[in-house]
Amino acid sequence: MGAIKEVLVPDIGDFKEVDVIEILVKPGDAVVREQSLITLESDKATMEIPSPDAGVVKEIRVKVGDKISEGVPIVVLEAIEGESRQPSAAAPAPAAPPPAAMPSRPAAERPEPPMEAVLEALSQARAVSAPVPAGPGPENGSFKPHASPSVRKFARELGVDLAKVTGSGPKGRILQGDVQGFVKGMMAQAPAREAAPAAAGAMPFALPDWPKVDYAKYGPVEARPMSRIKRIAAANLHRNWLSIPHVTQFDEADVTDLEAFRKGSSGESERQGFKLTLLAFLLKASVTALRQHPEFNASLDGENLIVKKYYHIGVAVDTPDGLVVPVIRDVDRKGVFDLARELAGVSQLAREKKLKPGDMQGGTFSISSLGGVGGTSFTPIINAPEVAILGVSRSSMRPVFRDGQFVPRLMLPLSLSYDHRVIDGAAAARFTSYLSSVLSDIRRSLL
Ligand code: CAO
Repeated sequence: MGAIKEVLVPDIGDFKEVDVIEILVKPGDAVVREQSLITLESDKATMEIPSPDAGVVKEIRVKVGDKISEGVPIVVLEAIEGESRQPSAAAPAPAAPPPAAMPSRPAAERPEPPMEAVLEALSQARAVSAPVPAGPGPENGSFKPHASPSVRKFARELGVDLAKVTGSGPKGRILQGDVQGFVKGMMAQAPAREAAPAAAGAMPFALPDWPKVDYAKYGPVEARPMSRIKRIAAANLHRNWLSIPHVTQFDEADVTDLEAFRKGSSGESERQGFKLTLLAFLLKASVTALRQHPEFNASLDGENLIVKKYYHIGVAVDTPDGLVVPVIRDVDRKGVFDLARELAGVSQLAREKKLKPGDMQGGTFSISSLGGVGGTSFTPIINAPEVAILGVSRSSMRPVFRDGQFVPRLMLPLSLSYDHRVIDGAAAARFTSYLSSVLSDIRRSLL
């Protein structure tokens, strides 16, 4: 049996009371010298604490959320006989990033590089010990994407520029999964790149750098961290916007009769404690249109279009923390009252942050209704891997010329964004036109 020893937090510069954000080992794990044990995060940097020796972890002395400083015990280690107690001398930093290639083994299986984590931690510690202005722009030379040393190493191995990766971890920290997602996204675009004419060169993402501005130079500013929901939504919206050729078809529906029917029926729903809003009818009418136009209820899978025979519709819900899209399942098998009740329920769950990941999966089409807020039209972003999304704006009473005279009608604006790889413009115009006719005579979808 080897010597039992406590591994303490080493000298981490001027940092005190730093948060433990990850425990990277568990009791029973065999660790090699310099393997990272835990990740610490200060306001502006993350650093991994490496093991000074090879050994077997007997006990973990800290937990996520603890605030620790130099000298605090982290783990109890049983040393493996014959291994050196001293870390090796600083290994030279890699001269140049390795070529972009997928690793042959998952990152978790790869041994940590000697001293690299320490060097990285120290360089980050030095970076944060200098005063950092409010706007952390690269302009002042202080910007560094927020990621742990092992994630940086992983990104370097893949040739990924972390500045281009959106982090989904706490405080925007870039996680290994974010780097993997970025690489997957790039690989998915590879066929498109190959298909592009040679003259297009670095298409589609040879974009100029984002403007680097020190906003504080022009007036007072305040840095507000984006909520986790917003950061995740932002990454997905950005991917969808860049990778799907969107076109938006505008139309309008005469919902005068539908509104009269809804108002006439809403007493019953109110007695049951929920509102019978237009959205429940829109769900129903959309399914009628999707049945008629199945390519809108589909997903692209390589060269195949997967047409779904079920109707699970995502509904964009505005919450204080950002946009979420819970999915209402089997809309074709539910009545408007059931749908209205379910909508009220999921909207509330969304706003209370109680939705589970599964509640937001499996959608085949989405509706984004801004009707309760305002506006005349907008261009919603497709919720990939779906191929279309219906945007709905606020209905208004307008003079409509009919049978030789102007008559007041309640008109509902529709904005259908679709994936032009799958859907042609004429098909989209037919879809909204059909949807409009269904909404004008709602009995068609209720039957
Ligand atoms: N035209 C006119 N009035 C409308 C309307 C429309 N198209 N849609 C809803 N309204 C009315 C409702 O009847 C209700 O009126 P009362 O208060 O008089 O009863 C009011 O507007 C508020 O409705 P609501 O928003 O509470 O209910 P809803 O069923 O229409 O929508 C929900 C529910 C969850 C979709 C909505 O609350 C929401 O979050 N919308 C925002 C979605 C969003 O942010 N989309 C943008 C995403 S970017 O693509």
